[in-house]
Amino acid sequence: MTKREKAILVNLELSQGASNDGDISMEELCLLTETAGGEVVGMIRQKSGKMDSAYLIGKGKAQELKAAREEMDADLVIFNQELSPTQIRNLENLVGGKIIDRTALILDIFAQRALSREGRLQVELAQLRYLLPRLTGRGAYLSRLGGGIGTRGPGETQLEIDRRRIKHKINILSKEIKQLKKHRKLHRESRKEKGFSTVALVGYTNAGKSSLLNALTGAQVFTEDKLFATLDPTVRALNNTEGKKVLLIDTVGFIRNLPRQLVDAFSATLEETRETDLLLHVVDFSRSDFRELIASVEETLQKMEIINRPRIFVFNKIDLLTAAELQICRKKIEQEYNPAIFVSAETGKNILSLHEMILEALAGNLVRLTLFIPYHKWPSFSYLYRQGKVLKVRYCGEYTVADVEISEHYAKKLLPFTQEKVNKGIITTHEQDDKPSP
Ligand SMILES: Nc1nc2c(ncn2[C@@H]2O[C@H](COP(=O)(O)OP(=O)(O)OP(=O)(O)O)[C@@H](O)[C@H]2O)c(=O)[nH]1
Ligand SMILES: [Mg+2]
Repeated sequence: MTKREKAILVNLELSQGASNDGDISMEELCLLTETAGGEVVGMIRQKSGKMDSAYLIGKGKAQELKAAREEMDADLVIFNQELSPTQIRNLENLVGGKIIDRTALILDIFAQRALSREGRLQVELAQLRYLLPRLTGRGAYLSRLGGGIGTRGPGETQLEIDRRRIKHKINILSKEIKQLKKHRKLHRESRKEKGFSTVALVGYTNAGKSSLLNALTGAQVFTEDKLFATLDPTVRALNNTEGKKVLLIDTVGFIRNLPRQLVDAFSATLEETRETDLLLHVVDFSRSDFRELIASVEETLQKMEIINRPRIFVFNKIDLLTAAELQICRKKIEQEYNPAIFVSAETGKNILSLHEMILEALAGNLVRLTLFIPYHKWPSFSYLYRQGKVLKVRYCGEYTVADVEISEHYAKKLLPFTQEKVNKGIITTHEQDDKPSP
């Protein structure tokens, strides 16, 4: 067995955010390090008003880091922030050992875990894109990519050759991935033709997406209490669907500040998600920072232009909460994240209800309704934009009047906001074609 590399983690805390922001993100960096096979032997944090251009952290702190590294006999230092090539070089000179940043760490995990040809291609592309601006003529990476380059820095000419080679490889990989995209597209089209509906599980890494896939389909997909257990999309059929053909797709998990090289590289697999009929946004409800994680997943989805897909927020791991805890926050969350369901993939709690909810959401005959919603309540109906189509909005006295197209499932719930007000003659039309302010 190879020896676990000893790592010291470093975080520069610049933000004025909540006081435990730093703790949470260091905890995550710790988990990432362990997932990559490392052992955390120390942590250094610096609160500072600014970034140091030479060392990221101040020079004094960097010297402290050098002492800690020597004392702990650490093999590498991992920075929570992205480092510039100059900062890496300066830190290597001052501190010694291997210096990497969070992005390189995540890329390393992906490289270890990618199993399929497609996954490997995507990771390699991401790694090369990360490496290209960081080629400095020295460093360990080169020996693998440049083919037998020595440990000491090659001259400028060699560096140019390396750059050209890498650019050439990036080109080839991009073309191969383009081909894969085409292939996946054909595959998706054929599924559609055969009448399959598709549902994608998306969410933060370790939220329990694969566990839910297993709970819903009886599959045995690999799950693990580590980050990025899943890299390749896995597709399983949902059973007991009253004759409907429904496929569930498990996807790679997201993480805060997902390296953009990975977002780009994984666009081929994530493209699956863009055209699904329904998204299950899976949330680890046992985490105190679940709201921020939801926001960061939604932000990534937006970056990948996966918006406007109907979605259900699936709050998982409720077995880790007491019934009282759940009761307290449930109502509020249902208002904030609509529609929401609270489940446990581990104990099976509410999995049947989720199954039903999926089928209802897919029972997609769209119904056209005119809704009369009290003005102050309108912001909590913003889900209409996600779950259906809002065709027209007007303001009539104390009501927001919206023409919407939505699935039967939601239409049933919205009935109280349709006829009744009209019958009472409350509405006098006074049109204004505008979107509501949130
Ligand atoms: N207590 C509890 N643990 C759960 C539940 N669902 C999943 N887990 C655990 O959470 C960990 C992560 O589960 P996965 O299903 O691998 O999560 P994932 O979202 O697929 O993770 P990645 O593929 O890494 O993004 C595993 O250790 C699971 O056993 C749950 O309902 N309750
Ligand atoms: Mg998984």
